Amino acid sequence: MTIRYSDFRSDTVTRPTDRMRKAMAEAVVGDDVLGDDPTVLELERLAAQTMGKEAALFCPSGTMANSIAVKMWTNALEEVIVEERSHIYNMESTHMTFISGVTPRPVRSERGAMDPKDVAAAVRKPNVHTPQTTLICLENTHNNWGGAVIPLANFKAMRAVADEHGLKIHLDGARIFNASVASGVPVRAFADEVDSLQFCLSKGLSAPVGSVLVAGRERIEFGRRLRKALGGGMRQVGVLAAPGILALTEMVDRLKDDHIRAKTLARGISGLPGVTIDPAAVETDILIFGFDHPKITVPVMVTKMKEQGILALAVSGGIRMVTHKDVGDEDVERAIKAFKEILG
Ligand code: TLP
Repeated sequence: MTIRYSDFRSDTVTRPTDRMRKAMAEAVVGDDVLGDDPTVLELERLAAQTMGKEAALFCPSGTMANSIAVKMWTNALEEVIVEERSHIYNMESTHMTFISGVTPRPVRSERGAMDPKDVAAAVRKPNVHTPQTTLICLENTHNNWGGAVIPLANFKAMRAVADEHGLKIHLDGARIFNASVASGVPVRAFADEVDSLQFCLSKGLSAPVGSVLVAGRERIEFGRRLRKALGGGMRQVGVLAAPGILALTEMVDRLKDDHIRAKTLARGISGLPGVTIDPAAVETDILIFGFDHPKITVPVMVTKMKEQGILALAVSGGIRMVTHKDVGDEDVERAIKAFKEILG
């Protein structure tokens, strides 16, 4: 008998909608390296317009979009300020050093929001020993802080520090639409405070592939050369841009349902033996909770859940679960039931 899994490992597991598959089949394509795939051009136009920036670049992944962004704003012997739990610093296979030849400088935060004073104190002027700080990287929502929304006021404070010290700001906005839906702040307001940002089409927005990097026209043209150098120039890629357009035009509003389900799940499991979670702190689609049980380790718990048809990820000291289009109310109920059966 095959088990039906409720897959809470990530919002990256979302499958394209039927409308996306149809759009893929019908997409008008060209050669995007030669600059004439009309569907890619339309996605890039729409992305730039949505974010209020001059230009956009369709990239195969969030990691490549972030890599290009760091490379396009920095030179060797420079340093980049990052939040200490950020994805760009911890989970992108060291591209800052590997590709850009710059050092990351981690700064602590409160739920992903760095204190502008700490950031200002971390800025370094170059001398024979030290690198020059040239870039600040932000992340919103913040994955490893359990999908926390970084408030717009914090972005404005970062902008002031950056302007004072002549730094650029790049936003890893993999889930910026989640931040916008949860806070009611338009994505464009966040984008206004940064020099570049990338957002992912392939997470909660459910497109199969892709991220878009947006910035000024001249920087994006340089980014296009970097994308080619990294092997990310793609040809008839309108077949992937077509679902990306639907991700932007049809899939944003429903993110609120994911946020409601994440809270329901958090409430359902809070107070169970071994589980440490504050449902009030769950702002968007990601739950990261502590798990410390006298008889059941985190890996054993994840295996037991899998046996009950619930997929989750073991993370340091706990478990990560993410709600998304392909897990509905019945999956949330099923997960809560499984937790109670295992722990109750
Ligand atoms: N995050 C993935 C894993 O890498 C953990 C996930 O399942 O959440 N920025 C942020 C904030 C991300 O969460 C991710 C992916 C990326 C960048 C990278 O995007 P991709 O996977 O498209 O390279």
